[in-house]
Amino acid sequence: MASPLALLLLLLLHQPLFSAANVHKINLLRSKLLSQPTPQNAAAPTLYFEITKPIELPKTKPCTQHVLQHDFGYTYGKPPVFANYTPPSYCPSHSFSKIVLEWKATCKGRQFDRIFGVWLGGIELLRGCTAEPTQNGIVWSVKKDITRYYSLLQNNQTLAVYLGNLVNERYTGIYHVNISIHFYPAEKNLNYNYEQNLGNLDSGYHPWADLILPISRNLPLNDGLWFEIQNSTDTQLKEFKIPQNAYKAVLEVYVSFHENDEFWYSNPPNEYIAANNLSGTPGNGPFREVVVSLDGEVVGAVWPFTVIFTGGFNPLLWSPITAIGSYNLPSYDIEITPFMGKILDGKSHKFGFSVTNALNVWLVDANLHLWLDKQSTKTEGELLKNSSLPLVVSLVSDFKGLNGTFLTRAGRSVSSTGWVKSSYGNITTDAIQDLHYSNTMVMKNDGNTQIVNQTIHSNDTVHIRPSTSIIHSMSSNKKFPLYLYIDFREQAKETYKYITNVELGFIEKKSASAGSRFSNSSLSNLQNAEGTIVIKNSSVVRGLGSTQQVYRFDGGKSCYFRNISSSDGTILYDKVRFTCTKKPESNLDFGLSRLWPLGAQRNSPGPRFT
Ligand SMILES: *[C@@H]1O[C@H](CO)[C@@H](O)[C@H](O)[C@H]1NC(C)=O
Ligand SMILES: *[C@@H]1O[C@H](CO)[C@@H](O)[C@H](O)[C@H]1NC(C)=O
Ligand SMILES: *[C@@H]1O[C@H](CO)[C@@H](O)[C@H](O)[C@H]1NC(C)=O
Ligand SMILES: *[C@@H]1O[C@H](CO)[C@@H](O)[C@H](O)[C@H]1NC(C)=O
Ligand SMILES: *[C@@H]1O[C@H](CO)[C@@H](O)[C@H](O)[C@H]1NC(C)=O
Ligand SMILES: *[C@@H]1O[C@H](CO)[C@@H](O)[C@H](O)[C@H]1NC(C)=O
Ligand SMILES: *[C@@H]1O[C@H](CO)[C@@H](O)[C@H](O)[C@H]1NC(C)=O
Ligand SMILES: *[C@@H]1O[C@H](CO)[C@@H](O)[C@H](O)[C@H]1NC(C)=O
Ligand SMILES: *[C@@H]1O[C@H](CO)[C@@H](O)[C@H](O)[C@H]1NC(C)=O
Ligand SMILES: *[C@@H]1O[C@H](CO)[C@@H](O)[C@H](O)[C@H]1NC(C)=O
Ligand SMILES: *[C@@H]1O[C@H](CO)[C@@H](O)[C@H](O)[C@H]1NC(C)=O
Ligand SMILES: CC(=O)N[C@H]1CO[C@H](CO)[C@@H](O)[C@@H]1O
Repeated sequence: MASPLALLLLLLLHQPLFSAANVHKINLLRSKLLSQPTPQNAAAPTLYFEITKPIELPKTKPCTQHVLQHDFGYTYGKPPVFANYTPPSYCPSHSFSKIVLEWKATCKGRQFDRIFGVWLGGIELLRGCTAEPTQNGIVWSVKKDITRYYSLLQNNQTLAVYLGNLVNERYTGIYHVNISIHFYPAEKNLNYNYEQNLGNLDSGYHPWADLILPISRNLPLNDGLWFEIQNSTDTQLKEFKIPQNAYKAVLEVYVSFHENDEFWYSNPPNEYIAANNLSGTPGNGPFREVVVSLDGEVVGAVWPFTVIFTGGFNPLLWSPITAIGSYNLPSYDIEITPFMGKILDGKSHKFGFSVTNALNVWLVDANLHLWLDKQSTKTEGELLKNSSLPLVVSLVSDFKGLNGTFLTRAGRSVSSTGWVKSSYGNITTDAIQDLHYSNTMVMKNDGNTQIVNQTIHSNDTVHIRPSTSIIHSMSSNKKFPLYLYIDFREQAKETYKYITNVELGFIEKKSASAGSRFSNSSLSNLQNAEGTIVIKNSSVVRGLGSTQQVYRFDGGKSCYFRNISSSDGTILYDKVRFTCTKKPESNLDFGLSRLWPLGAQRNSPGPRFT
């Protein structure tokens, strides 16, 4: 994701590109890898896409609200684009079981990949990376389940969209964007009986929050509503105040990384950079974590998924199948309920965000989802226990000249316990995060070969312990494997060959249980991509890219499998299956996973829109 500064550098730099090849050297080729002008034909734009499970929808006709149409030309350093949102009062139904945001965009010409954000009332709904266009044009769309923002959508709001683009004679691509929201009424004849299925406790734990507070920048004049974190000592703070009848809180964090930290997982240690005079190569080693604090104390951490943007390594790897999470970046939930006792005093408090080892720039903001007790004006609570074991990072570094091996490991555990007394009773909540990281980086061939093998594990567990009924437990175990092989060879005089191979995975197992009832789901989304670039006399003469992806979701009662491959822009095979091959991993009709405030798995009507 190039900033204008990086762009300038790219244009101005005539450095010997290839003294030592690695991920960061290939990034310097980025502008050369953009689509080259070719005779255009009138063909329809090519469809680019991200492989993901289709959203499960009720069989009802949605009411569709078109909320924005805009052409993002020279928007860099300008304010976001604003639009008024009003709830769909014209819709015959006034309560919905699913709400879906649709982003659709086209672009034609030559342009970098750009980051964008969509906010409603300061609440971030979507963060994505644009697809890189071609001379004949491309089109891509994102559908995101935004049912968890139900309460926000019930009122008039201001929509803000920021997509910092830069258009000139060379970079001609303008992003033409439409944003719509589809409201799906609930199916009438289905009989949902959550209370019976789940016990009275759950009636308060509906999947959407009653109120969502923005933990983002107020009305920025020249950028998105995200905070910009520029270095490892930079902490961005946001003051907030919550209603005194809240009984549950979840902080949803959005994160993306750019410029010097776009490929943070491949940054070598500073000692290697210093010893080899590689000034200009982004360093601080390959470990990063986003730390979230409340009034200065650590309450959670995000070890983000390694999203590769559409210009990453070799853009041909990501056309037409884009990298996992790139069109629709994941957000991360941190359970704040144990800390309710600290923030129910009616006073202002502060969330803080920082990024360990950060280089310029990380874009971070959050949404605070709050559940309110309608039966009372004041709840009470107390933090009983909290511990945040300090981050442990170890580095084993062994190098001679530009050859070397670096092993980086890190671990963190954050846990907290607190109770909240509301009309639902006195409920104790435990929130536990266990995080583990390992990265092996090998530099060979005098730095012309870089191999990175990284795995991030994050386990989040929440126990809800009412004094008078059974314990509910929810856990999410995530694993993010990443393997990179970047190799640079001189083939002949002035002719160089770059090999870029990437293996990327997003694996998550979720489970929820209450007594003997349980519901499990598993997702394994794996991508392999191989690419080659041949450069002659400083220009790209040949580029190849192929990608294989296997997406496997098993939600017990619903499954989705897709096995797809592309090579040089052509789909070689694409197999889709919706049937489950195993026995259901759930003995519940609707799945306890609705207890995760994720808005998924639910098709019952929500409260009335007024
Ligand atoms: C956006 O919507 C307008 C009006 O419906 C349509 O003409 C245009 O083609 C759409 N653009 C995209 C990118 O879908
Ligand atoms: C919401 O916006 C609409 C259209 O601008 C307006 O008619 C309505 O009065 C507004 N509602 C509220 C509650 O402000
Ligand atoms: C880190 O970033 C902050 C915010 O931009 C800045 O004020 C500070 O000087 C920077 N610190 C260093 C060491 O660069
Ligand atoms: C790095 O630069 C210093 C000072 O210019 C020089 O003495 C040293 O030999 C250089 N080291 C390498 C590995 O090039
Ligand atoms: C709620 O439960 C906790 C843990 O059992 C207890 O320490 C606390 O005193 C209770 N609070 C009230 C108001 O009863
Ligand atoms: C996460 O949970 C799984 C399954 O319980 C376990 O195998 C793994 O070691 C845990 N990882 C961490 C970092 O705690
Ligand atoms: C680095 O490793 C390559 C083989 O990968 C070897 O040819 C070269 O001599 C090594 N360089 C140094 C400084 O040891
Ligand atoms: C990456 O490292 C893990 C162990 O941490 C190993 O199991 C795996 O095989 C390695 N991957 C590759 C492609 O070498
Ligand atoms: C569901 O997940 C939990 C936690 O990962 C595990 O202990 C349990 O065995 C799983 N149940 C089934 C039927 O897979
Ligand atoms: C290399 O490119 C430059 C600028 O495009 C051109 O002037 C020169 O003739 C080229 N050299 C060769 C050997 O092709
Ligand atoms: C995906 O399809 C390819 C081509 O038919 C096949 O070789 C491969 O085994 C399949 N992978 C899976 C996981 O089914
Ligand atoms: C938010 C909060 O109360 N944090 C506490 C966590 O525990 C440490 C001691 O282990 C306290 O110093 C913090 O104030």
